[in-house]
Amino acid sequence: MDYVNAAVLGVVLVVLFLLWERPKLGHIPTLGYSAPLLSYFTAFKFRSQSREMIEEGYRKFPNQIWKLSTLDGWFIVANGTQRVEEMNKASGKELSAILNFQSYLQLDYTLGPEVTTNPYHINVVRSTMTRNVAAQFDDMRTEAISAFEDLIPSTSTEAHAIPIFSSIAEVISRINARLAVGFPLCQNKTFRDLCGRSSTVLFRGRHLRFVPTFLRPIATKLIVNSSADIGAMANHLQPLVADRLSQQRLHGFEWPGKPNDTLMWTMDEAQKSGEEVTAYGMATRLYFLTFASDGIAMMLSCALYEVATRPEYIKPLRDEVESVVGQEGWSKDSISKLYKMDSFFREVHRCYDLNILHLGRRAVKDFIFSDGTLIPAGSDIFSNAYGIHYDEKLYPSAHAFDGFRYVQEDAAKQAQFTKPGLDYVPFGYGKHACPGRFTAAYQMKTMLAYLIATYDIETDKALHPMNGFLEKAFSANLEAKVTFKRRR
Ligand code: HEM
Ligand SMILES: *[C@@H]1O[C@H](CO)[C@@H](O)[C@H](O)[C@H]1NC(C)=O
Ligand SMILES: *[C@@H]1O[C@H](CO)[C@@H](O)[C@H](O)[C@H]1NC(C)=O
Ligand SMILES: *[C@@H]1O[C@H](CO)[C@@H](O)[C@H](O)[C@H]1NC(C)=O
Ligand SMILES: CC(=O)N[C@H]1CO[C@H](CO)[C@@H](O)[C@@H]1O
Repeated sequence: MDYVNAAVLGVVLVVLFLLWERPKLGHIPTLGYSAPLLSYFTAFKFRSQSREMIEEGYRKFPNQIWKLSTLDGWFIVANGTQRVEEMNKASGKELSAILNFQSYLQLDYTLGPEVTTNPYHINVVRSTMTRNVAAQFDDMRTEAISAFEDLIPSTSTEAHAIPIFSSIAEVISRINARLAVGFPLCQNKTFRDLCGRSSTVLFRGRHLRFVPTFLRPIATKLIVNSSADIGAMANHLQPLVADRLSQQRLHGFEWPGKPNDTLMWTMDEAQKSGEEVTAYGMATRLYFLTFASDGIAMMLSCALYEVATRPEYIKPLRDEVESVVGQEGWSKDSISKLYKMDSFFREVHRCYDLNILHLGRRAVKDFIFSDGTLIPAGSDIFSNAYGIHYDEKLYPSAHAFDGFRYVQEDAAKQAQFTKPGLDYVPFGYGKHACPGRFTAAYQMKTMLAYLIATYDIETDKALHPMNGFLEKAFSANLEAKVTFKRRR
């Protein structure tokens, strides 16, 4: 008996079963095949040609809702800006953002069901973390600089080529560790690495959907192994959590010298939500809160690629940094005044969005769009972000990168990089729009400002840091390098 073949056959049967078009979706037009066996081919094509397919769907089904077979099951795609508004207006009891995300990455298994049933970590980001961007600014900037100095030795005026995506990802993991727990724990290399691994690890959770439900707990250990990382992180956090809880028992919720870091805010939010604070529980949330690291690293890598390959941008961006920071120094406020850079990042996010589909929602009950299309309970629906961002009617010369596209004479009128719109959804839109986008934007802008002020930057034009898309999500090109040479 050939166990490998039997296993492959088993997987194929499960996939076929998952892709079997339930009659309830029959009324929605399909891109590609919809018959049981054939839809499998469409799903495979989507792995490598997702961008082309999503764009084709946008052209083929104007203003319509259509569907596509993928290895993650059927994706229903809503074209156009008006659908974005309708999806945002629906309540969480109709279309759920977190249930869509849960099922995509199988978070119930990789992080545990509490993350979805009691998502208090969202409040940590939305309220405390965002309010503290100014308070944490110096720590963030100092950590970023010392991380870059370790990567690009500071004594030398030689040119240094470094792999761009992994280097920035490392810088971000150090920022995350510093802001999560402060000194001395943030200096521990093992802990830092744990703060940078969750994107990679949690993404493996996608494969779990091919495993029968009763085998998923064991498959999670074998395929994802997130509990090993979270357990290791919990061991690091244990003494801090115990110490902070005992301070709280002595002094109540506020005490002199209470730390201002992500761990503390997470402990506070957990208690407000009625959850008992454990080191493992805190590690789970901190691990989840660093999920965006690879996304930030990718966007900053794309920005550096544009700066390095289009010399016309470097002078205006540098002049802006030198003039604003020259007058005001480095702070949250001065970074807010880098309007050209803000436009530049907005364009990076439009052109190199991390996902080609956004506003993922799971229909909790049957949902009916204004055109009468019924989305049956249990199905997953997305907005066609790629179609919107490359729509010539919304963005003239949409396929060209135009870094100063949004710059206005009157800066107050400029569309900010972090401001979602019906025509700009890299951070989602409306009530579930990414609450971490302000934190992420200050980090990215501060790092780019520092890098262009300090170094001359070059790269091989043929090696773009974004490799394209694997299904709906970006994939990084680990070969891409950027050369930094200290300016005189
Ligand atoms: C380049 C950086 C980032 C991008 C492009 C990004 C993008 C997104 C997108 C597209 C969503 C879904 C919005 C929707 O469904 O409408 C989202 C949600 C979310 N993001 Fe981000 N994000 C980034 C950074 C961050 C950071 C740094 C954090 C945390 C520190 C964070 C925390 C969250 C959370 C908690 C949610 C769920 C919000 C909810 O469901 O209400 N993100 N993000
Ligand atoms: C934490 O930051 C907030 C403002 O962002 C500030 O009001 C508070 O005093 C800070 N706490 C400590 C202990 O530094
Ligand atoms: C970092 O933490 C690990 C435990 O994961 C420990 O073994 C190691 O000694 C620590 N390193 C330093 C430099 O403290
Ligand atoms: C999970 O990770 C831990 C720590 O890295 C390792 O010791 C263990 O062997 C891993 N388990 C599997 C099944 O890969
Ligand atoms: C290709 C196409 O017709 N796309 C349409 C999608 O929907 C928006 C309106 O919401 C139209 O403006 C687009 O033309």
